[in-house]
Amino acid sequence: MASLVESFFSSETAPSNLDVSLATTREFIQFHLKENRLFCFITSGGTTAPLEKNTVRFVDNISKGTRGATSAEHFLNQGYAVIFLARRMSIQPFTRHLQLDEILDSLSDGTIHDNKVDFDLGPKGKKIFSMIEQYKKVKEHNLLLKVDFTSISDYLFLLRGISQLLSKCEKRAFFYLAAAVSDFFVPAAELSEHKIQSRDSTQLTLKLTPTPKLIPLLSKEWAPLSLLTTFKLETDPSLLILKAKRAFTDTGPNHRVVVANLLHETRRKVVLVLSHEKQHREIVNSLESGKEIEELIIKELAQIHHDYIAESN
Ligand code: PAZ
Repeated sequence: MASLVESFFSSETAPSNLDVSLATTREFIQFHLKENRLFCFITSGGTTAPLEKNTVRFVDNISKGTRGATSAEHFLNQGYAVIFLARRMSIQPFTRHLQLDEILDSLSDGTIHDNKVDFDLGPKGKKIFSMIEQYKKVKEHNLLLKVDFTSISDYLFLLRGISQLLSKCEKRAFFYLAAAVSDFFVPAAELSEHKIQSRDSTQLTLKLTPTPKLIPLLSKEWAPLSLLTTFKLETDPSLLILKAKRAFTDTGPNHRVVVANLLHETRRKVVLVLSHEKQHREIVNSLESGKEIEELIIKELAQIHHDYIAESN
């Protein structure tokens, strides 16, 4: 397995933002280690599997980044310094509350005088202002670092680099890997250089290679003391828990939680499958609660992280 991973990294191309992103991440970690903070490393959104080197077409998945972006805000609320590795142009913490068409509507309903517009954001206004308050604090204390990726190989290079940097935070680092990662991709050596031409054939047959499994290596070698939470998305309810439990195969004792969810109820229900408990914990959010399900998930996970830190080594 390790050799498959090594050959992946030696044959694929590193993303152009790798060096800068790792340098910024190193500084961010050093800064918050001095402040004695806890760290949360969130991955969010879907990775693409390009079909061409000069990419016009790619295989994608359904992840929009809502889980990751929403969770980032809740981890920040719990006092964590957050490293947010997300798909470029996916849903982002804080800006997700601002619907540009709603703002434009409010602005156009406002009154203009002296180059200023008085406008009312309506019933959502109160929520937006408290979000802006939270954002101001996050900015002031430099609590959120954003790094972006597009393709599966960008993601894996950044995941490895950031994990290795976070390993020095040991138990203080919490990994929350919510990104939907392509299980298959076209290796760089097999990619067409330019846009695949439709006139060259009547059918396009894709040959995809399984993506090497990096979580065992991450768990055992790259960040062996950090607490690891991974996600499992399924569409068949009869497979969900089975596949979530299987995710613990080959990972170390720091891989404690799999958050399992079904495609059609990701916003309403998740199951926390725990490596050290026989019982699963279901988290169900009702529409009437007025809460986001991530608030409930992060409350449980932050407690699991505190218990993990408190355990003797
Ligand atoms: O990003 P999003 O909010 O649209 O979706 C979240 C999710 C379903 C991708 C996430 O909860 C998840 O299950 N991620 C892991 C997917 C996987 O099994 O690879």
